[in-house]
Amino acid sequence: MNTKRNGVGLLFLILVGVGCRQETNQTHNDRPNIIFMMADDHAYQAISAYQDHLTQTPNIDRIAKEGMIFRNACVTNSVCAPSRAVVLTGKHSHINGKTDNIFPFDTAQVTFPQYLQAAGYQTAMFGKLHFGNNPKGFDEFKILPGQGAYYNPDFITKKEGNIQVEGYVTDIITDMTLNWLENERNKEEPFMLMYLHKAPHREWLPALRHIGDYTSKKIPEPTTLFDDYSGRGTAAHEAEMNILEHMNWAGDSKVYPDVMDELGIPDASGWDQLAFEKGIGRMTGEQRTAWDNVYRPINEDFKRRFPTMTTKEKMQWRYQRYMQDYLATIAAVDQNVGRVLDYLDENGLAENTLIVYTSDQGFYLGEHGWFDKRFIYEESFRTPLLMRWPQVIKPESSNQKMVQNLDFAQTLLEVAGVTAPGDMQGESLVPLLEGREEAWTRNEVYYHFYEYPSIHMVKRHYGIVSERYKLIHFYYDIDEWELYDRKMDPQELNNVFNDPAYAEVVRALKTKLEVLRKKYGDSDRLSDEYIERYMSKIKVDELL
Ligand code: SGN
Ligand code: CA
Repeated sequence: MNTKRNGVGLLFLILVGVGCRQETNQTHNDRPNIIFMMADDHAYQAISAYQDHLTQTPNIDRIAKEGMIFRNACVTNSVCAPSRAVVLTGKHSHINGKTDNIFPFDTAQVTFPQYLQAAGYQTAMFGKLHFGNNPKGFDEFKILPGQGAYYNPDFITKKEGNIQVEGYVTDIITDMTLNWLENERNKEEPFMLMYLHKAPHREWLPALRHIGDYTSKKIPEPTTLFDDYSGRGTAAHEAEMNILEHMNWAGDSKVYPDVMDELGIPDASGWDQLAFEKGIGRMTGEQRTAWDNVYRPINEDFKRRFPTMTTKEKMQWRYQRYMQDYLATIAAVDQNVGRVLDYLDENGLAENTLIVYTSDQGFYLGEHGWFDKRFIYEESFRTPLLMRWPQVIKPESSNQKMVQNLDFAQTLLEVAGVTAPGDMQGESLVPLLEGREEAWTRNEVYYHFYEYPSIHMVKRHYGIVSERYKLIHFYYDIDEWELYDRKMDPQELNNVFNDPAYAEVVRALKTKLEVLRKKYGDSDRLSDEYIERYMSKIKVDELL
């Protein structure tokens, strides 16, 4: 089946490639360049163009100031590799097959870079892909194996095999990107570049130049830090995403294993030690000394305070530690985005290059006491999205439409003048970029999360989201529905599914949800098949 699909895909690819050149009738130089920037787990709450009380991101904000900010962008399945598969294929997870982080991507699926390459675009990818295999359709790639490492990371490369590079991952990915732009591409041809940061993914190891500044900051707490989930269902109660309960002390909060020992903090199944070694353990002697100079005193202070700390104070301490490191990793992302923007300015590329800045999903920054993502709930469902394309987008534009990561493939193909294949499931955002909002007709989006049981234990669920409402069905080992009124209850504290005042809304949304599931080809039968595949291969103990 794969071979057949592959064959058809390639034939189509060739036709599209040829078609494109005839259709657009443009010279190569006219065709815009595309830089797709993605950071891993970058919450919109931590981009000052969205809200600025947590941190400042002046360079990322430039993309919004000189282009468009999307205030209602969201994902279809809030977890890393599935989100990337949606971006590359323009298809929902149940169609592209990459439903979770665990099974490798099916490379028989045709991705949009393959179409661009066939249409004469130069293509390159640097950074995190997380597919379990190499990307297709790229003239050049240097990708991190799996999650990758912050310090002295390894890379899988197209031309040099496996390499290790000394330094800090965010800087290195940018060095590779700038080197390709400056020295490796053919400057006469248009390009599509994927610039994919590992940061700010867990376990949040900042660059040495940022640790001093951020570890002394006091970050405001979200109002729902101590949420007891009383207005929500079983899934919120059972998720393992609580900052106090489920973060590990060593890897996440940077409490040294010897300090844990001294304080009698148990290391659940050696996980803390492991997380510590995986991150901090990779540093060179010099890096480690600079690190210890900042984090040892924090540990000493913690050692003094810990015995008298209340549970609430421990939560507050861990929240500060989490945010300080998370935001510090973003400081390096922002600086490096600035380096790329400067390069475009200095080389006359800014005008004719579309820049997309986004994340593979949103993230909890202490809202509801949580870190991580996965849920269709607000902070993980929404994702940042900023685009700049001076030739087309009016500066300082703001867009409220419910756009999705599902829409990128068709958007980027249209930008390049390539006809998107008919089986892609998104909508091109080009009319929105041109300011033609009336051309946008999709008002509800579909969401489906699968990876359960797994780390963080977020139950399987699917749902429909409109600007006003969110209807969710949690299934598999439960059968629970939730409804949130996004206008009356933006923090989603009260499930009103059983409130008689919403009976009509529930009825109408359930119908629309069924229509969407049909339109996108999802069904209970498919879910059952995935569950069987997942449970037969997964050893749950190994995932935790
Ligand atoms: C790791 C993290 C999890 C995270 C997944 C998926 N634990 O397992 O917290 O949810 O990755 O993240 S860690 O201790 O190993 O960092 S994703 O972005 O790749 O989907
Ligand atoms: Ca991610």
